[in-house]
Amino acid sequence: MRLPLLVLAACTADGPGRAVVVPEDAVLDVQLVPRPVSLSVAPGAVVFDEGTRICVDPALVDVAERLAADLRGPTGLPLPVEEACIVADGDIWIGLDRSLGAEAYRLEIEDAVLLLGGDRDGAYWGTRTLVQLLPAAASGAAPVDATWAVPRVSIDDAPAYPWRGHMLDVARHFFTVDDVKRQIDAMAAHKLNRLHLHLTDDSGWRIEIESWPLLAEVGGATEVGGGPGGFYTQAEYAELVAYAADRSIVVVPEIDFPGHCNAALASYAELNPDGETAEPFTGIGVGFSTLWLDGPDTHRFVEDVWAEVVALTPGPWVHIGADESDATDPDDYAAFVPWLQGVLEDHGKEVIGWDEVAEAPMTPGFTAQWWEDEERAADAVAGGGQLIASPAAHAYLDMVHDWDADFGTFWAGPTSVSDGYLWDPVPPGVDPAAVVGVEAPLWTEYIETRSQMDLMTWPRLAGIAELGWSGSATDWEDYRARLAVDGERLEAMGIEFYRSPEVDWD
Ligand code: TNX
Repeated sequence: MRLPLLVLAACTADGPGRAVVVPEDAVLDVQLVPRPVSLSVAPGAVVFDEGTRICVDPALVDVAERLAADLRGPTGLPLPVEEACIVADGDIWIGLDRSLGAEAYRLEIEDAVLLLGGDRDGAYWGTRTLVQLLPAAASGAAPVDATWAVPRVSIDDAPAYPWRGHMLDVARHFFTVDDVKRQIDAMAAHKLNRLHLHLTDDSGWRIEIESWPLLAEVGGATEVGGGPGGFYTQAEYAELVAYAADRSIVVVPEIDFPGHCNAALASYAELNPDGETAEPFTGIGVGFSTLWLDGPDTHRFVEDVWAEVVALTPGPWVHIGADESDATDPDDYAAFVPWLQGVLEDHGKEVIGWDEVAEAPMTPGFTAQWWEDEERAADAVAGGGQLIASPAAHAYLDMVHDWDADFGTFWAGPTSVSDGYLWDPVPPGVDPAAVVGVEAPLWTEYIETRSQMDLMTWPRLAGIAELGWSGSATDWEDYRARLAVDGERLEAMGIEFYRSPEVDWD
């Protein structure tokens, strides 16, 4: 074992003996998603029981408490969290080793579990691996009678990309705080670390803005298909941000301007050149709405909205949308987008926009989200930008899985599980160093229910998570075998994933 001396000393100290119910020569199955950088498995196991404690570096108490809270439900074990206790056989130790680096961790399991994080996030990701090393029921909440054994492993792990994201469109159809939390839990299990919320679009405005209250009251009351819509109060939104942060996930808010803004135009007459509120929109067309950029109130409106959203955003990033602004005069677009970049940078934020922003004279330091056009992606990088890779044919979770699907869209699909996994995040001609990572958006024109959300998201999002963690996906056969076991964990989480015929699920 390669362990710091302090930890070695701790784990050899005397402690209460524990009954081992897994034979010393049994080699337990290990099927992790995402795949760790290095993994070795030895015979034997550590079995968690009534005596198991989580001993933790005082700086990581919240990580230990999170792990304990996650495992107490399924295991029924008390799993007390104790600061800096002497680790005995069968215990878990969670500590820090800054030399491992950002988001990295090391897990050494012999007679006890020793987890070291390079930072808080690394320690948290290590706990997610630990949960995956347990029987699949440990990933759920329901109490199960099982032997809670973790195999003796040695794992060194760190992500290839710092950005491993998922986008949820809550504007086309509204999803509740609980729906989003459920999505966050399943993301965290796969070490995804960015949740981009598409909060506004033609069909709905989903976040309360105190200085412009009709945005939520009126703009929030519509959705695609004519349903009731909905919005998050600022308190609810803050709750989501905190819930995600506890799970090492940063929420990235998107307010989509200057196109995709009919819900705002339908809320306030003064945002329209004819002085009348726009008709509410409950369809699925795009590219018809634009901010009135010559209007006397428009820029103040945009500044007010963003001031409130920024105040709700502890993370460094904000997303300005800026896609498909077909109804905006190109000169106005070219002036507005860099102006907004400046406003947000004055608030101390880093700006992300869809790949169309490459057509505007952005200031270096922005990030373009490559979804449609490789040339625009390359232009963004040439203009001093970075890239998040979300090419629609691979990363769009609203694409049908196959031609037999009865919901979803298909303009860039169908997208099978392997299509979603086997692709290169670096577009042609782009310096790989400019790519910060990957993100899979779930657009929801055709997605209304939790069950539909699950079936479109999973298991494809697991493939994006692995691609982002590993940096390249080369071994499909190896992945599909691990994914079959991940299916058991998704099932334990109560997620209705799509049973793709590409994977042997049983
Ligand atoms: C394109 S991706 C859009 C969205 C749609 C999506 C449907 C992007 C920046 N714009 O407005 O919801 O396609 O797949």
